[in-house]
Amino acid sequence: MNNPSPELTPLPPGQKARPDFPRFGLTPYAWCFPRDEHARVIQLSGDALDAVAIPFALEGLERREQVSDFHCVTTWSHRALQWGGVRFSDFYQLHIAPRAGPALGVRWVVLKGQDGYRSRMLLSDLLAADVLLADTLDGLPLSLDHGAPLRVVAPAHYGYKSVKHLCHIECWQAEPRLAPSAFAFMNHPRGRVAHEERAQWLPGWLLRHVYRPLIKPTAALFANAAAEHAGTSPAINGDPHAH
Ligand SMILES: Nc1nc2c(c(=O)[nH]1)N[C@H]1C(S)=C(S)[C@@H](COP(=O)(O)O)O[C@H]1N2
Ligand SMILES: [Mo]
Repeated sequence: MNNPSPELTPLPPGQKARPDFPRFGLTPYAWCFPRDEHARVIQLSGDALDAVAIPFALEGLERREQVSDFHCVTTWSHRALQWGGVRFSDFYQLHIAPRAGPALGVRWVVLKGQDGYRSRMLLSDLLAADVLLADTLDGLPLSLDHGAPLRVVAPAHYGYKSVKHLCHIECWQAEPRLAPSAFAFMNHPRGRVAHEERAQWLPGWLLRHVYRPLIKPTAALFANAAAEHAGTSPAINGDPHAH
């Protein structure tokens, strides 16, 4: 708990607090769900290591509880979420570094979710102490809405880097060619919230105005798709994180 009273700190530039924590993302993924929400395996590949599937054994790693704010690029932020899991850096040192070898100089990591969503990050950004592989939220196992069975949590980066339903980690020395999940400009290579790196080529402040009107319809779309997937109506299936 290295962030004791986040409500008292100002939000990053262009962000507004949102009281609930909606299921959210790029619209095509609203209807994409993991094949197996209890999957216990992660694929590794890339130009820096041999392709292999490893069990995601968080068991051997020190568990962490962390309170952090979550910032979506579309300008909503949800404050003080309590995530539980392990540091990405601990997982990397135990399970990936021995396979890649430091001499190979991994620079980029592509993270993929079971729903087909993908994002890339610099390894150096992923090794920050506040980047988690989380399997609990507010003390409960991660829900399907928020990334079961395992997700990335990178609080210093926009939410689009925090890949849900994590199933595949690619390690690259060369900059990976990644088919963009959406328009290429939308995916900034680093996406740091403090620097308002919302997207490539366009200033972050400009995109605030472009993205803001999308929040309401996108949140509704994701909620409806989840309700349909669960076979319930959104009125009955309330967001447990609303408060
Ligand atoms: N697998 C997967 N991860 C994803 C997304 C997605 O659609 N699929 N959307 C991203 C975006 S844009 C945001 S803002 C957050 C939303 O996380 P939440 O649904 O838990 O609120 O997940 C990110 N990670
Ligand atoms: Mo987002």
